[in-house]
Amino acid sequence: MNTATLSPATAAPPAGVPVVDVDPYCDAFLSDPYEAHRQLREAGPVVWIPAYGIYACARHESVHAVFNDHATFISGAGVGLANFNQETPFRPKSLILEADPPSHTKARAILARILSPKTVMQIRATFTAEAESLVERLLARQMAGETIDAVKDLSEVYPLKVFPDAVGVGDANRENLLLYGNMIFNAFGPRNERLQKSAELVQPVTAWIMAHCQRENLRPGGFGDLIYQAADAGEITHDEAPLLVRSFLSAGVDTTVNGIGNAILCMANHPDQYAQLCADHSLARPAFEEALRFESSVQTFFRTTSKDTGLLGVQIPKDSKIVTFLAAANRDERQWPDPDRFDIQRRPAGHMAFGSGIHGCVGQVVARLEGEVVLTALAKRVSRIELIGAPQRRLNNTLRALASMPVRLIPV
Ligand code: OVV
Repeated sequence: MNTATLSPATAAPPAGVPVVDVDPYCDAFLSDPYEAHRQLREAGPVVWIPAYGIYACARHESVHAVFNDHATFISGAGVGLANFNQETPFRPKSLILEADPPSHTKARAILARILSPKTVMQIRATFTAEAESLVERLLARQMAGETIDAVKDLSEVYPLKVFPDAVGVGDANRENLLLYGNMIFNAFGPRNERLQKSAELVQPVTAWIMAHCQRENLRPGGFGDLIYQAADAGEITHDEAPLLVRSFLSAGVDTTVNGIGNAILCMANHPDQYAQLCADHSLARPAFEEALRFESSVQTFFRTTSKDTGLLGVQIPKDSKIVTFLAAANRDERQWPDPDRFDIQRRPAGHMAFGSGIHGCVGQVVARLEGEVVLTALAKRVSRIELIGAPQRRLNNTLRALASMPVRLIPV
């Protein structure tokens, strides 16, 4: 047998590590991951998934431990299944996501400054007005007899308006960002049919994405241009600037689209919780946070060990891939009382939906703003969100994504 084609499935399980024989990338797992997540947590703090020859963490304690030891559990060898020490990345590595200190520190500082609480103060009024006007338009369309899809007409539309506006991307062909995000997040998983299909769809879009990383296509003063200003100031080279803009276009849309989509679905499925939000709009932020815990947009990220190490009693050799199940940590009964209950009164501080540690989501203040203002705009004008058809998931190797959610919005 040619060892180059030896599948990881044949890798012998390491001694003393509990084996959990699941395929986290098959349709059944991705359609409803929560029972398998429980199985992974129950087996131990660190387990072995033979189908891919990888270690896995699904408990809150172990996911947190991995994220908070960035020197042992590195990102530079990729945060998906592929080990960049052994294979070439399919695209030039992200300067922030797939990097370790000290280079990560430099990129992070620039993005953190651009996506700061001060920025949120500046964009809040616009983001709020856009959410309110979108909800108003949806109610008018519904009045005119149209059926509203809370995914196609709301959770995809809103981030595609406000975020590229803020980055400084022009209006035309923004749906390309959804195709690109879908492919990027599939690419953190195995090279399965799901990835192949999304890669074929994205082929004509890649040139558009790369063009919109260039300064001449970015509005002066937008987030994208601010990256180039950091290059002007000598913080990064001008060669690095487009790659850092690419991170906005990769990570900034599909994540919030699905964060908002999942939150609306939670509200539709839990009318008692939505009623509480309608009675007290200050619950919008905690409600969005609880939705992130309950249905985490990003389900998994990987790390790679930089040395032989021990993790909660399990020995892991150098250059091993470890998958962390953020979504499983967020429903760990060791961490959360009654974790499978969606409860907007919960204050789920410490959830893993944005990760944790030096790689914790750098855009989280903007993501939270989007979630908050959309939920507030709904609560102001809509007293009930009724599902009028079964919501459809869009299976993705990494994202908990939605394809469609037909709804009736009952006006206040
Ligand atoms: C968090 C995230 C997801 C996808 C892509 C990137 C970051 C990036 O930096 O390109």
